[in-house]
Amino acid sequence: MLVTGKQVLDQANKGNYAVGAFNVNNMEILQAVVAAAEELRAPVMVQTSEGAIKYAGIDYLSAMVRLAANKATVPVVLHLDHGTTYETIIGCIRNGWTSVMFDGSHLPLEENIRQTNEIIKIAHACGVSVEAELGRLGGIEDNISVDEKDARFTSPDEAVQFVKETGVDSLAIAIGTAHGKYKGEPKLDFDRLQTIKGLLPDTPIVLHGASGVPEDSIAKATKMGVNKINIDTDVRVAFTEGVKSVVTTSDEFDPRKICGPARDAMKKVVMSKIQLFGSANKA
Ligand code: TD3
Ligand code: ZN
Repeated sequence: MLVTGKQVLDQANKGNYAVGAFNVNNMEILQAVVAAAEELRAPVMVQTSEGAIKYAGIDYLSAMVRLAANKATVPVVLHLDHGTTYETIIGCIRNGWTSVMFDGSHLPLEENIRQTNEIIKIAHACGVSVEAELGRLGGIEDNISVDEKDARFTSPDEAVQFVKETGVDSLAIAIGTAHGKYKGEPKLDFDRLQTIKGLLPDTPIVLHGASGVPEDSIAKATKMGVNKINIDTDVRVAFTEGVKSVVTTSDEFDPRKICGPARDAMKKVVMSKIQLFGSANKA
């Protein structure tokens, strides 16, 4: 069934686990994600980036995900990932998304608060949940100075002010992860996570850029109060490896025989993430 982000994330916060949020942009990825969640009886978030909407079309994604969610016997959220424009966010609300992220992380704090509040006013009036981001993700360099590190990572004081002045439903924080493939092994700032969660026990915390983060770090972050974990790259890699396993070893030209193994490979990856996040059997 289709539910809001707030419904699954408040549950996750109470139950001390994380819900997997997987990026989708075509039918096979969507089917892999929902089949994995069904098999493990897990709530799940299906998220679309602005790029995915451009690629597939807002009407196609809306129709496909809502069909999958309505057929599913587990809670499914249709979420906008990294919404940056008013137009995209309103478009998603009008097309049945049940959760939207407004990413104002590049803005000065006061402006991020102001613009997030504008989105929240509209989204909440429509029964749609809102995720915001504070601090900036990115490739963290080995030789970065502490000052620079602090400037990029989420400040606990600012997080408290942000939540107090917006009432946002969930908050994405920067504690050392980065989007895409990692060059070295990511090291998470668990002290920072613990401080932020201690100050904001009722706010579900979101971790972006979780592909490639060691399993023990993910498990630790989940125990410390991360309630939504974003995965894109690991599913993309599974898709591509699945396709390659057919096209590099045969003359196959039936799209079903090329995309089918890719779909199976993605489902396996999603299932292992759900198990790691502790959301299996929480539906
Ligand atoms: O917001 N996302 C997905 C879009 C990032 C482009 O890959 C994430 O936080 C997931 O990041 P990752 O590192 O798993 O791709
Ligand atoms: Zn992200």
